[in-house]
Amino acid sequence: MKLYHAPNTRSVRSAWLMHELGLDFDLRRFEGVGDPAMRDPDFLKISPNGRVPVLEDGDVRLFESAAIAEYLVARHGGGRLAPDVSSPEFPAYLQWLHYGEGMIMGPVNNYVVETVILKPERRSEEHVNRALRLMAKTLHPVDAHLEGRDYLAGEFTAADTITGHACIVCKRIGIDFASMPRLREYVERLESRPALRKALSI
Ligand SMILES: N[C@@H](CCC(=O)N[C@@H](CS)C(=O)NCC(=O)O)C(=O)O
Repeated sequence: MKLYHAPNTRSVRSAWLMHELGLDFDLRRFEGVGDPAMRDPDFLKISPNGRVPVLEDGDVRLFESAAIAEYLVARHGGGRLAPDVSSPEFPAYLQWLHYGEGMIMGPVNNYVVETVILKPERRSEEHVNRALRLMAKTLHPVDAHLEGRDYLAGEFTAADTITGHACIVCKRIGIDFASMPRLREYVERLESRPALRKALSI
């Protein structure tokens, strides 16, 4: 398998999950978002939006992080890191496998556009503050769900590599977790996992 990756991006999710599963993979590493190589016509044939992650596995090519997670556990998980469809945790697993990208990353994207991508003269403090407020709002349901739980769907699962990673990104942006103590502890729990540390170091 081959992962197209850039540090501090969503491809950390895929590397993290592969390390959790003990899977070997080759790496095509970009320097980071903004690396001109991500606009190279050859890469655009592989990733039509010029983004990471991309996973290649033989003839299979996927360029959406939650789909990659679902694929990895289904094809290479051997029953690990995803509850069986008959498990009471299965609906929660699906909910949180998709919530990170579907709800949390929207305002994160807006924040990044306003603070990194736009030229300073086009940035808007109002838009930044709105993105920060929305980010916090989308985190509260995660905090509420974590009542009495260490992870999002029973034991640690692929869902934690998606929504958990989105929560980690929000922490790094500086969202105040003071009113979300379960979320704060959850993120600390995730950050202590060796597979995540390994993924963050590549
Ligand atoms: N929904 C996609 C989003 C992928 C995405 O936006 N990746 C960002 C990094 S986190 C990227 O590659 N950006 C490069 C660019 O926009 O030039 C996923 O979850 O895989």
